[in-house]
Amino acid sequence: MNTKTIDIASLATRLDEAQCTVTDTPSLADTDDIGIDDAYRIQNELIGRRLARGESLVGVKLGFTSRAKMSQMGVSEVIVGRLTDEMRIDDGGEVKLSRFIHPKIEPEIAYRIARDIDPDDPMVDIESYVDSVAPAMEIIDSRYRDFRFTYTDVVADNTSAAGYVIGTWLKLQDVANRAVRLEVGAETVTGSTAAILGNPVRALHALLDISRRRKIPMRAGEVILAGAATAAIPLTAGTAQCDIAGLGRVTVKGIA
Ligand code: OOG
Ligand code: MG
Repeated sequence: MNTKTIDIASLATRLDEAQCTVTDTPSLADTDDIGIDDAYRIQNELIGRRLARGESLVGVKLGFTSRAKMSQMGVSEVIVGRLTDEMRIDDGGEVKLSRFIHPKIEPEIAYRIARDIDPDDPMVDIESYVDSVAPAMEIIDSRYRDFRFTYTDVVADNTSAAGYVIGTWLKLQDVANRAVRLEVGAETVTGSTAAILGNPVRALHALLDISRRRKIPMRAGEVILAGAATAAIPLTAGTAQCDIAGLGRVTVKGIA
C-alpha cells in the first residue's frame, strides 16, 4: 500500500509557477506516486489559485477523445480540464507566443451550455442542455518538460489547457463525420470529427459522466471543448486556421 502523503498544495504551486514563469517542470511521476483522485485535487487547487487571481471559469474541456491524441500522448482514458477567461482568444485575434513554454494547437468542436446542469440529477439529458456548436481550436502547453507526462500528470496540469479560440456559433446540429483541416505555417493536418469518440456528441455524454464523478459544475453560457480531432501541431508565428466542413473557419495569429 502506498502510504506516502502527497503534498497537493506544493505540487499545485509547482505547476502554477511553471505556467506563470513560462518554465517547464519535470513529470510529477518522477518523484511522486499520484493517483487519479490526487491528480484532480491538484487540478482543483491550481484552478483555485487562478480564480483567486481574478480569473473566472468559462468552461470545460475534454482530452484524449481521439485515438490520434491517445497514441500521440501514450495514454488511454478521457480526461477533463477547466477553461478560464484568461485563456480565451478572439477569432482572428493575436496571441503572444512568449506566454507559452512550447505551445501546440489542435482542432476542436465547441458546444455551448444553455442551462445550468445539476450533476446530481440522474435524469439530465445532456444533449438538451446544449444549444450551439462552433468550430474551435485549442492551444495546449504542457507545463511538463518535452510534453512528457503520465495520465495523472496531465490531469494535475489541467490537461495542458493554455488557450482557446472559438469561431461563429451555429444552432446545435449533428456534426458527425465532418472533414477537419488545420493549417499552421507550412504544416497541415487533416482528419474527421468522427475521430472524437466516433461522434463529438459522445463527448457530451462522457463529460457528464466524468463531471458527476469529479464534481465539476457546468453552468449556462459555459463552453465545452469536445477534444481534438487530430494530433496537435506546434503553434508558430503567423496564422493558424482550422476549417470544419459546414461549420466554417476559425483563425488565430501567433506573434513572435
Ligand atoms: C493533453 C490535452 C489533450 C485533447 O483535446 O485531447 C487535449 C495534451 O495533449 O497535452 O486537449
Ligand atoms: Mg484539446
